[in-house]
Amino acid sequence: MKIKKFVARDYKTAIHQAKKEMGPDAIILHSRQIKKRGIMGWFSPPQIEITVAMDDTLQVHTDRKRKNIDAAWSAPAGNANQQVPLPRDTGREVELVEEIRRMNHLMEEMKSKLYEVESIKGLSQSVQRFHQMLLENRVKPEIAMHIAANIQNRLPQDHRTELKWAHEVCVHTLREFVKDISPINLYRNQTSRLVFMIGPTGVGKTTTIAKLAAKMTFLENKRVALITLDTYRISAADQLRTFADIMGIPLSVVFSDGEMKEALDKYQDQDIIFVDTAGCSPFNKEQMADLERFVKVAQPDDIILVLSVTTDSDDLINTYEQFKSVGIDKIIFTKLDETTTYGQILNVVYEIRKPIAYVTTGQNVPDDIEIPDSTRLARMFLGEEGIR
Ligand SMILES: Nc1nc2c(ncn2[C@@H]2O[C@H](COP(=O)(O)OP(=O)(O)OP(=O)(O)O)[C@@H](O)[C@H]2O)c(=O)[nH]1
Ligand SMILES: [Mg+2]
Repeated sequence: MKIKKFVARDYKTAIHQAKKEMGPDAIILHSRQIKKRGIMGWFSPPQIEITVAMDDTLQVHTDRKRKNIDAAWSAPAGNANQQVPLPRDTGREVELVEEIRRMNHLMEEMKSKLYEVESIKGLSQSVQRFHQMLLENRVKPEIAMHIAANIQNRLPQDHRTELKWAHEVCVHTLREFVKDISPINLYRNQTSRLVFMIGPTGVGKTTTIAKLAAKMTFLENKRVALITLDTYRISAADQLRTFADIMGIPLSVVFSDGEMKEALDKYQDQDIIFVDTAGCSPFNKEQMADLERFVKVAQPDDIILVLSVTTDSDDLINTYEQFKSVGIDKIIFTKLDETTTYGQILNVVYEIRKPIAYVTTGQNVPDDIEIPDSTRLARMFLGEEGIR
């Protein structure tokens, strides 16, 4: 196989040169825009470089294939960095290009693995052990490595091999990442603190509101009111109404901006108003627009994103990214009782840097909710503690 680069002032000329020299069966592996080297490059326009391959053993193409190849050759320059779309059925050439791409990807992966192995080798045995524990508890490799390096640097020189020291420094380091714990604060003399609970479907928004409303009503003697915007499904409002009836607290079902204002007026003497929202796919533009509009009208004091730890870390971070335009103040992690590893919590907080308001640990209203303790969370990330 022959591979050659051609440089010209534009894509068409480069193709022309390549075609002339390599023949019409050659294929474009890559194209990019380049600048001339040295001082001259500053003053001359960018040029196009294409990398072309020609397989000497290539069979003669049928007419149909030739047509496809000609189409590929005459592809518009567009963004010169873009790979030229190759015709679908050029058989071996396509396989070859795919193979090169796969090998590139493999090499990148190997490079990063090698880097990881080298970095781990630099850690003392005791730190390596905690690094491994973090990985086993689903802390992302790059975060686990960052934390391990942090521990290594913090360990006093003469205690590097001692497990007890490493453990202490490890818990201390992990604790720092989750030290921002911020439950709902009802300030003295403040009335109608408005809290929106938002998040994807089925994560536990309504149940969590029921737990908090019950605790505040019966344990803290607060006046609580509920508003639900979940009018997409018939049964949704009923779920909250049942809780509200049992607790004897008022509930308004709100369909419009006007009704929202009325409800807020009605509850202005309550200590706290929880707003339950419909489980919303962040990809559903209409639902997101509704949510953003209600937030704008109501101007809540807290917008809490509810996330279930049964979801994969990357999806949780993705969910946060999709919801963040609404404005998120805090996170509640739910369903801790449904998993045995808690690294997801660290991964999310590490990435998005928002305080944790509560964690929930079961379906029981109102018992299964707590304000987390950062030392306990740190131990959970190491698999040393569960939720009970
Ligand atoms: N195991 C467990 N289940 C929970 C927890 N919190 C809520 N659930 C359950 O999760 C299910 C969904 O809870 P909901 O409160 O209806 O969730 P939601 O976010 O309001 O759901 P949508 O309104 O449909 O978006 C119910 O069966 C709850 O009992 C928890 O901490 N642990
Ligand atoms: Mg709900």
